[in-house]
Parts: sequence; C-alpha cells; structure tokens
Amino acid sequence: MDLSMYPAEPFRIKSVETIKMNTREERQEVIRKAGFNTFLIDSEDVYIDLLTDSGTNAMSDRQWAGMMLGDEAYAGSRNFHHLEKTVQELFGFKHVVPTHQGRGAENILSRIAIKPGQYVPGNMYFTTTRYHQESNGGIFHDIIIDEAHDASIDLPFKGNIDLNKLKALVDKVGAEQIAYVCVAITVNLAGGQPVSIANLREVYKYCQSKGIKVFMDATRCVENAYFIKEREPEFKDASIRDIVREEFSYSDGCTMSGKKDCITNIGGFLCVNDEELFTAAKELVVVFEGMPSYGGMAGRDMEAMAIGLKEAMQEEYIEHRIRQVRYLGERLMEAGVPIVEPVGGHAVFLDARRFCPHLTQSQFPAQALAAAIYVEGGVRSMERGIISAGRDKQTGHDHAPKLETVRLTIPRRVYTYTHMDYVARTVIQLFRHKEDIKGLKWAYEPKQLRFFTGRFEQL
Ligand code: PM9
Repeated sequence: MDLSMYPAEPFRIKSVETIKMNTREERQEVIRKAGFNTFLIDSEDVYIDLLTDSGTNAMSDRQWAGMMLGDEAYAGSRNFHHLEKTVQELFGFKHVVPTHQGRGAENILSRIAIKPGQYVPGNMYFTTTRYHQESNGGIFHDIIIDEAHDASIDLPFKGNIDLNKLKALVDKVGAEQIAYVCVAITVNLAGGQPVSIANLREVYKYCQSKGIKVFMDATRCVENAYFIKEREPEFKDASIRDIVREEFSYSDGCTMSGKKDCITNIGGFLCVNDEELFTAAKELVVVFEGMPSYGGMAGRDMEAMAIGLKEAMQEEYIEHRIRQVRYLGERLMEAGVPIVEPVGGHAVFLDARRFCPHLTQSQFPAQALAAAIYVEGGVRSMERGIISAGRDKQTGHDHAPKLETVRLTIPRRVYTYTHMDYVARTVIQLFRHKEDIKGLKWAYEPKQLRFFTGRFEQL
C-alpha cells in the first residue's frame, strides 16, 4: 500500500462524540425490529454510520462561531446576504433562492420549469429529483453513457452524458418538448461518478443551439471539481474554486442540497439566471419554504452554509475527502470484494449482484446485504438498487436497475482512516460467509420514495 496516496486529516479534533458497539445478538434484534431497513435503525444502535453523507458532516470551529452570528429576523437576514454573495461569487449565477434542503429546490424548479408531458433528460435518475419531476407531469429520460450502468467498467468520467442519446430524444419529440436537461455533478447512483468539463461544454453548446435550458444538480459539485483537476489535463493546475466556476458556466442554474458539499447539517438553494424564472421561484418559495430571505433555514444555518461552502473549496480539504473514500474502496478491492469501479466521490458502492450471486434481484440482494453488514459489525449502509428505484409511474412495475448496490457513504470530516479499516474488515468478514445472507420480501411498501420507510421480512 502506498501511504503517500492517502493524506492525513487536514484538521485536528476539538470536540468528540462517543460511539459504542452493541452485541451481535442485539443487532439481530434491532434489524428485525427495523423491518430489515437500515433507515429505521436508531442512531444509538449504530457503531459506524455510513448511511449517508447528507447532513452528517462535522462543522468547523469557524462554522460554529458563525452560528452565533445568526440574524433570526423574519425578513432580510444578513446571513442570507452573506450566503447569497458567497454563492454568486463561487458559482457565478445571478439569483439565489434558499430552501430547507435540496428537494425543496427540486420541487420549486420542477414546478416552474416543467409543463405536463414534457421530458426531463438527465444523467441517471436520483430518487427525490425524479419524484418531483414526475409529480409535476415530467417524464424522466436517462441519457447517461451506457458504461455507467455497468459496475465493473472503470472510466475516468463515468457520469458523462451520451450526447447522441440526448440528440435522439430531441429529434424524436422536438426541442419544445424538453423542459430542461438536468446534469448531476457528480452522479450519485452511478457511484458518485464525475462529469468532465469537455462533456459539460458539448452538452451546453448543443442545448443552446436548440434553445434548451440546462440545470445542474450541484449537490456534490466540489467533489466533481476534484476529479476534473485529477483527470482532465487542461485543469491540472487550476484551483478547485476556478473549476467549480467553470462547471457552472455551462448551465442556466442549479439545485443544491447544502447538506453535502456545503459541509452543513441542513439547507439548500436554487440558482437561476433567468429573471422570469427567478420571479416565479420567489412566488413559490413563500408557499413551500418561507420568505425568499430564509427559505426554511434559520439565519445561523445560512451563515454556517456560507462558511462551509468556502471551506469546501480548500484544496487540502477536498484532496483528503476524495482519497479517504478511495482508501476504503481499495482495501475492499484488494480482498476481492466486488465494488462499483472506479471509486467515486462520496461513497464506496458494493456490487450486490456479485456479492450475493445466490439471490435474484426480486429477492432484494442489496437491501439484504445492507441489513447483513449491520448485523456483522454495527456498520450502517444504504440500499441503492431495485428498492430505491421504485415503480414506473405509468405501468406500476418495478424499475429494475442494472446497478444493484449497497452504498457505504462517508460523512465529511467525521471518521478517520482507522474507522475505514474497521468498515473494510467488517465487509470482508461478511464476504467470506456471504451464502448465509437471506433474501427479503415486502412487509410494507410505501407509495412514494419507498426505500425510506418500507419494511421487509426474511424469505
Ligand atoms: N441525497 C443521499 O443520501 C439524501 C436523501 S436520499 C437518501 O444521497 C442528489 C444528487 C442527492 C440528494 C440527496 C438530493 C436531495 C438531490 N440530489 O436530501 O433534499 O444526493 O437535501 O437533497 C441523499 P436533500
């Protein structure tokens, strides 16, 4: 192992939170009571929590100090102005509409930009994003490159859009039938895979020629920028800040879940350049979120978000972040554990099809694997396969994605390399007796976003 590949933490620890491990027998009882759904386990019963990187970040001393500067006025909070100015400077968009989290921004964008029956092409679906698009009459259309659906293909920019797929859709339905193109940077469900600047450029150029708007899902835009610096020769000497600005120059706006790359625990925003869309967004934000100067966030949260976004642009921070995730992935690969390759930005995705070859997709291998990992070592992960994909809105049939994965998601600045070693040991140990993992069936299936609260029984 080349240790120089894994930089030490670029921070020291000022405040700690004790974690403890329960027994295997206790965990067996916990998972049964949780209906084999890791979302339904109490945090107290988890040793290492890799459910998500969303809102689970450790804030810095500067962010906590900023919390004390919260201006909790109902309207015109100075923290909003700080956030607005920070986002305008770092992202380059004209207007910023705050929301309580990412899906608040997705709701507003979908309502103002989609007419029923229009298509919303995107580089792989995301659960909440597609939900809002579909509930506003949109039709999601996947335009990611084919390779992104194959866990074992290793490509530098596996999140890229296949321009030919986009062109084929536009030729078939007409440009006026495209609400906008939604480009996620990085692509969560493909494994946190990045999109190159070359791809963003060609997609935007084409969309402009057809009068189609491009909106980015900016949720992990800083992680995407790191991969561009690492893998796109044109940007090897550019700063992360400049690359982030370059990314957004190929779009008309974005939605942002501030709970990821803003290194905070809550918040989000929508950015647009267009004046009419901005007016429409401000009209709707008061219905769903709050005044356009707080959008469901407290003043202190907006302050923490403005500071966190600037911290996320620091080169040492993002290098450690990406390499720590890669460290876990490489420990697993060395032991022959099948994962989605290459390792992406925020998580290591286990390939449940190859991990549990004795289970068919209709026996929910990824859901079963996530439950088994919890029992094995108190590590909480998340299913990202057939359960997360939900049902087709028209036919009611299950979407059956090629990627059937379990996500080990690393919160920002929370765990150390030693924690990653523990997680790797747990998964490797389970891999050695993987035949013991039993399939699952539904006990309760919620109507929407079923993965959050669904319950299962062992077959
Ligand atoms: N992502 C995640 O764990 C939390 C909700 S799903 C378990 O990955 C993208 C790319 C996301 C995302 C949330 C949202 C929604 C939009 N786009 O959770 O509403 O990864 O802030 O953001 C989660 P909010």
